[in-house]
Amino acid sequence: MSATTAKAKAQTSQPPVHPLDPLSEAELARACALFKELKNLGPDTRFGFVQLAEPAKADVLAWKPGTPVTRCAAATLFDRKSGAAYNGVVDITNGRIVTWIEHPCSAAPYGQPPIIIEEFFLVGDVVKQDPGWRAAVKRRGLTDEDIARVQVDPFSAGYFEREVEKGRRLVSAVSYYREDEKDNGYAHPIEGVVALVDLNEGKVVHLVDEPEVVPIPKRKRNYNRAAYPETRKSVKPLDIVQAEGPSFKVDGWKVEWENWSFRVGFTAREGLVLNTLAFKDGNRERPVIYRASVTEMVVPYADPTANHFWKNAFDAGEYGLGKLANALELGCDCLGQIHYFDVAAADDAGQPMLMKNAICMHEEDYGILWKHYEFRNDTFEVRRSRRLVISFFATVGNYDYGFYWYLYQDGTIQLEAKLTGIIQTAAIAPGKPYPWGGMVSEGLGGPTHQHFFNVRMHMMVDGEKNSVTEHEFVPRPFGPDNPYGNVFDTTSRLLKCEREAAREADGRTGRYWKIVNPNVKNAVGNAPGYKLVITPSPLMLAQEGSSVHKRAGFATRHVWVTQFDPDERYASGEFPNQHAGGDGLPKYIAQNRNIENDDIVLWHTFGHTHVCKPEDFPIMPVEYAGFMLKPNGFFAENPAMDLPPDPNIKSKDQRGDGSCCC
Ligand SMILES: [Cu+2]
Repeated sequence: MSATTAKAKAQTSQPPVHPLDPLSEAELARACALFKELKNLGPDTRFGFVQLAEPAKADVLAWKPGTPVTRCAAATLFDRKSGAAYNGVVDITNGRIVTWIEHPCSAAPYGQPPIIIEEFFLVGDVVKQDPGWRAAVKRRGLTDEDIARVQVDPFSAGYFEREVEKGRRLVSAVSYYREDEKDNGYAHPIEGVVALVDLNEGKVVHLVDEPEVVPIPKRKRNYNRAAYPETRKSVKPLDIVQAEGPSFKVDGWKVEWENWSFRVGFTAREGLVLNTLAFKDGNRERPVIYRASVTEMVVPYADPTANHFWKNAFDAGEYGLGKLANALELGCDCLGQIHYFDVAAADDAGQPMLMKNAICMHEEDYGILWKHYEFRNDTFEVRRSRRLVISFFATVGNYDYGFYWYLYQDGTIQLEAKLTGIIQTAAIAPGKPYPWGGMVSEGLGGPTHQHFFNVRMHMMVDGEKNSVTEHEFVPRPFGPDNPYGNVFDTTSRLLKCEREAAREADGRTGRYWKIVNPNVKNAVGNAPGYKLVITPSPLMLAQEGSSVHKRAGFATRHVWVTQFDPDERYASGEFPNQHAGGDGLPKYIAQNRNIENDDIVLWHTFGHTHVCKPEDFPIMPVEYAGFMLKPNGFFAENPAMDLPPDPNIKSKDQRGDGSCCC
């Protein structure tokens, strides 16, 4: 353990000092105990999400260091026997229930608390005991002995208006044969068999057993070290040395780095949260974002057959990205001086646990930030760029997702999702084509699918009242004001209310958006702002009216802007699991509230449309998706002009040999 890491652990185990500090183990234990005691909850109570109930922004911004903080916890919990589900807030400091709302799971539009870890394990036992399922897999050539090694994946069931679904807490189970416990089951999918499991009753309530038997692909496709005993010899060590330590300062959950400051947060549902992100510009501490997090993601599959058409996991709302965060104890993907944050969490029963090294932070060299060689007078200046990386990884079943926030010295903010892990697979009969995706191996296909992420950013550019403008590049026709035909215009349109701010990207016109503060003037007399730079990737390709289109409405637009409402926290709504649809962003913007010069939230949907190929197997190389926020009239000049020449780069004069230097 490095000195930096040791310091981090000491700091994060201290009592909370700031209203936005994540709940400690002791606070989580007390919160769950208070819920049980004050609401008389029985032994069948299970906790889906337990996290800090954040104080109002006004209270947080007015808070002075040392002032006592009233700490509250929000929980989504349910009873495994009765099926009753609740959203509650408890005041830990004063020992009282603040809110307690029963969620009507049995009434349209339904919705269930997230699937919990305990249920992951329960499903395998339930399915393997079901006589119908056993007969179905035996028909596909498996013996009783083989069944013991079968891997059963509980997959969120979605919602398809079937009677059997209504009011039940369900998962759909698909299965994979494994030759031994370490075998990669995704290489051997059992096609045409899907068990719908009632989690509270602990039984299979519906079984699909397709008449056509597709042989289980047999070729082993493992990825562990034993599978690749011969490794290449060409890779030499690459050491990152920071002899004087990193350039960031950490105080509990607060981080300062290169004019940036923010507070690290973490919730069971979203994972990493960046709070009160600000940039120190001269003597001014200038806020940019009050709170930023990924509140939802969804992966709809485009294969209409029995094992796949219903697959569209909402990994944040149906499982919890924070709950499934990797402990990076075993070594993570970062090089250099790493600072880890441990995060406290509540398990399914409401017992506290510590997720060690859940968040990773380090600095990276990022090539050239700015440079010029003036040949007329031999002035040569170059500055290297450095970025601060704050990240975590969540493994949700077959896929692994990294969420990397980057802060740059020039004021740029970036979020990059890293998609890796194992694709969903389909068994394909020998000699048959696979029309719904790409073949990745012998008898093995990968269904085409989309990955959508939605990031929620409560904006605060230079103050609490912001506006959003939309811009496009438009060619200007020949005319008296364009005699040479070279002129093109940049349009500007203010988005005044929520419905007109549900927008799609357009690569042809380079459409972009700015989040500005109309109450402040920048160095050239305009409103200071940040530009949202996005990729015009495909939005939801499933048909309007389809189940996933209704349930993941947030994936039908790239950009959404809402007036801040503390109850509108998630792009997919409060209870996306088995929800019939219509909740989340489409519902929020139906109110059509004012977003001009107001307290606003910017939501951005980004993603990757994935046609599977052999290179995706057995483990997919990282695919990237994300966006940037770039200062646009926020600073009076390039804010990185005062960077020192990097000590690693000698100027031409210093080198004294007339050679070039980078
Ligand atoms: Cu994919």
